[in-house]
Amino acid sequence: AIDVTLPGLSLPSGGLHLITRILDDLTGIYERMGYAVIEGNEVEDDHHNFDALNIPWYHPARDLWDTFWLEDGRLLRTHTSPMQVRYMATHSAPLKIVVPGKVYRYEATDATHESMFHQLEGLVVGDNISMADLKGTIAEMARGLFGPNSKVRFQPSYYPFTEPGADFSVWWENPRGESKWLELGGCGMVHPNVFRAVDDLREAAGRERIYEGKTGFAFGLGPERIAMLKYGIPDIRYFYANDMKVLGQFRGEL
Ligand code: TYR
Repeated sequence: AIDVTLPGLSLPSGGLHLITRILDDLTGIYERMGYAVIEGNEVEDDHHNFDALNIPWYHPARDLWDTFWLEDGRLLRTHTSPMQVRYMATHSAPLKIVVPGKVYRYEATDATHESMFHQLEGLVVGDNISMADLKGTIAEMARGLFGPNSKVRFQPSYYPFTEPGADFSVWWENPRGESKWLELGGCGMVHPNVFRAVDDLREAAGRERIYEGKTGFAFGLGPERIAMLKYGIPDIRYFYANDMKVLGQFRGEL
């Protein structure tokens, strides 16, 4: 006979990875601001990953993106920024997109570096887009992620595909009452050379040149970094070691 009073068995069930959930949160915040969510290819070419982003082969900034090269001369994208170029080459302005996805860096691994991690890229192009629009957008994202009182800060920085460029940080108060600025990502106004390179690609494909004279901003950030600070995860390698003791902690409400 069956004893119906016995406790039931709980069946194991799968769940979304913490990074997938953070990317879903982020794209949700941007969708509510009217952005389209686009995905791109992880195998890229030199031109889209570097040259068209104003990083020619001789540019010292290439060292910032240590690259896995494939045998056929292509590469694993080192950032999601090549999708700025790909999207504009086939779509017209005004546009607002975010691009979540995996990126790869040929680097020694340690607590804060992995050879594969994720980025969320953002791109807005139109007429009279300004740095104020960029700041407002990042502030709105921070409120969505960290609550209505979160503060953001911008500091001058350098990316070949922006002018001016900046890094942005959020004011982070952890449960122990400590607070500090934490750098989340890079951003800036789209460099005119990027628009020119996009128009060159468009022209070569028989499309109209439409981007010279446009204005826009872009940003890129790492969801692993957000997860590490929000949940106190001390080592980026935990995300991809498939240890259920780690991953199983992030199943319910985040
Ligand atoms: N692609 C940059 C990186 O990987 C991040 C970034 C993206 C910076 C867009 C600026 C920007 O406009 O480091």
